[in-house]
Amino acid sequence: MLQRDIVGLPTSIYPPDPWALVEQEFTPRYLAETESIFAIGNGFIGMRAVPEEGRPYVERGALINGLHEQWPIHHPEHAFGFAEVGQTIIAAPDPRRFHLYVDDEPLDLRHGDIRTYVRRLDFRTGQLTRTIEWRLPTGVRVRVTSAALTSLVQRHLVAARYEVEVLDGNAHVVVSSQLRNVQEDARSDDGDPRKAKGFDHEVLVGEGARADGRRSVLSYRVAQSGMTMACGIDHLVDGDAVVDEQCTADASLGRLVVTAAMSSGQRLGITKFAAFHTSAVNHEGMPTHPQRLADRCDRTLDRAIGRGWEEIAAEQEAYLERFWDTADVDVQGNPTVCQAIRWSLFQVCQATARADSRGIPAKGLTGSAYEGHYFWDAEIYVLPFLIYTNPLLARNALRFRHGMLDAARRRARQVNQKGALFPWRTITGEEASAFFEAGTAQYHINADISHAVMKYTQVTGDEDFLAECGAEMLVETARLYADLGFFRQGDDGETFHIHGVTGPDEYTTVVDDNAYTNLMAAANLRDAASTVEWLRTDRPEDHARLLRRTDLRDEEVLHWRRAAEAMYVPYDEDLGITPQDAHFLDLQRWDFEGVPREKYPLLLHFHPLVIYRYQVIKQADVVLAMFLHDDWFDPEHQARNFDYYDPLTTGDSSLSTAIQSIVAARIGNDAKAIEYFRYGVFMDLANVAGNTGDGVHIAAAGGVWLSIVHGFGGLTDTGDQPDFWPRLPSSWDGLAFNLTVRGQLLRVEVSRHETVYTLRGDEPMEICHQGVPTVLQPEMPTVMELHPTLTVHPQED
Ligand code: IFM
Repeated sequence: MLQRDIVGLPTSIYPPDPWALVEQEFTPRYLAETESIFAIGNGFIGMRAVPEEGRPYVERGALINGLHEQWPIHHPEHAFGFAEVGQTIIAAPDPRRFHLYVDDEPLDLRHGDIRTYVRRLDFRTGQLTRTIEWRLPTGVRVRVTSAALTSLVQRHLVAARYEVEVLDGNAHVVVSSQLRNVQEDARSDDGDPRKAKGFDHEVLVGEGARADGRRSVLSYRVAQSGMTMACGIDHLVDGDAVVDEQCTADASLGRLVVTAAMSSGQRLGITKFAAFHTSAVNHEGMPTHPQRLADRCDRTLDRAIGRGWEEIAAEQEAYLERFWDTADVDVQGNPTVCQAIRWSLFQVCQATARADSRGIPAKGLTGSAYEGHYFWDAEIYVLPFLIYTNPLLARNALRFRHGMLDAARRRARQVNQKGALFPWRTITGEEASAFFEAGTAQYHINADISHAVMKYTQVTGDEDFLAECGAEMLVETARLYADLGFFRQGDDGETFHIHGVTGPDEYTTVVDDNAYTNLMAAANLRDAASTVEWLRTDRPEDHARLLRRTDLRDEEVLHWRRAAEAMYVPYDEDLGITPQDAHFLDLQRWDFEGVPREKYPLLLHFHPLVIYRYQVIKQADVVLAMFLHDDWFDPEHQARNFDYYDPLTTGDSSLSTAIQSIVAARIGNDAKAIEYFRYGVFMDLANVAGNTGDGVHIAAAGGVWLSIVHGFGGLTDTGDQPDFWPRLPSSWDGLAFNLTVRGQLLRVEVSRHETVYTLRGDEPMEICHQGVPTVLQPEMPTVMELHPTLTVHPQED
């Protein structure tokens, strides 16, 4: 039962528009939230939607994926193996600034007489645009139009336009286009553990600044992490009233100041290109010299100046056309929901498109909360979308994890285990979680990553990836579980147990036999064993390489099979449910009636020990296991589990709603399915979790796609072929989505009484529709009847 409300209807703020989010008035009240939800990014660079004029703001600067500061974690009571080095994403210089002065009056949205204001984040052009009309006290009126994009194609590039038009009167206009180091904006520490740390030392240490023509380039070293970075801006100026231009640069600011004497009807336009380059996140030895990064900025800027705004904007649009071709979800009959779905998918696109060899942070690059860290959110909530819509990006994300394997091996040694233990949260690959109970103890992260490896391979058929990288990850993660658990002999034979771990639910920590962890670990052990056996018989060279890399012995594989076979999963005969862990049912039930709504999320109001003493759940745990592997539970068992855990689930984590929605849909609990879906799809647009201002919940955005495809689309993919059990909410006229399976595009269109499957490709594809096997032929739509009882009838949506 989610302890949240959807506050206000988002439609009252953002009018329905199928392909854009539009803000029609400047609302200082929602400053933090709109900075997040209108943010632009490409997975490498991200920028919150702060006004171009620099104020007002809550958090500003650019965020570069992986650009971080380090700091020693001081544990007042230290113990062996605790994480020692903290990692925090930092703000890079802000490239979107244009300060405007008309007759020496600065434009400031808070104080100016703003006659019209429209800001638009367009999901098809990938641009954030704004048009305002400003009337000065002298009566002079100017129109200011701006646009910005973070190139989804050119990883290191930001492009921005700023245009001033004098509508009546004569005016002396000055535009200062800036690249501004914003380190002075220390983050406040209000005690919310989800927010990023502030620093009281100079984080970005200047290493050089130069100005030349209309270009300035600044370079820096990050004080304690040692990372290096450079950024630069260059400009094109158009308009016939320009009287002066000056370009300067120092460690805090690069800028071009353009002065124009303008009369009614005249325009001044400035196009700015900005480039960012950094050293590797985990540089070994010396990081790249800042001068070399500055040279790279020059090359990025030279190319952009040569191509101009129009060409770069067209390239962005073409990228998004391809994106929507494979990723779009269309809900007919509910424009508000359709808009929110597309906004969510656009967010995932912005968080992943050019992450390349870096991870996918929990907030993407829309805010510094969670310190810019990578969690399991990527593998369980975001990767399924990428696997089915853009497998190359999924492969990049998994290769990035593979690159962390050595650090994970070291971490396993630090916690006295064999194999590899991936960090619960990190930027560099080293564990950065200081709170081990809800951090390092989440050993399920290994199995989550292995699950993503297997899903990627199964859906794409990319066996090379499995042989070259995946197998090594499976072996080392399986090794850890084999070493972590132990066999116990009983009357019914042997059982394998894993003690002292935390499952996905962070309100119950360091427990024995967490059902989710045990089930996922068993799958990890089995998958590792069968992958090794497959390599041995089918790909001997890859097998030999795997043995060299891992020193694998035959008896280990036998041990994994035995452990998987004997894996203990708790079951309560009286209730007929899966207890979350061995002792969960012994705990007292949380007093939901007695604790008022404003005391949620509990983590901000109760000592962890209080929370740990009760049956109260932060996020789906057993229910998540049922989503990932519905083949492990029969339908009645699923329904009993859901009915038991749902009332205990606070939804204090945004990762819960999608999973609750999907499982509710599968067990036929229509009202819950749509209720949770609504929470998930409006998580940020309606600020359901109350902290959208800290950044967009990327896992929840990925979860929206999961709920559509696996919930209402009814896809289960644990068998040999995709199996669809569509369930259409009664207030929707239809639902359509696309899946890329083994290189072929499958379109699924669900309407009230039928589902149409259309295959774009060369090969027939076998699927199941409501359990009935069917072979789809390329380019020949196959119409299947929909069983009427599967329509979701919401109470309200
Ligand atoms: O990874 C999640 C975790 O499951 C719940 N707390 C927030 C983290 C980042 O989203």
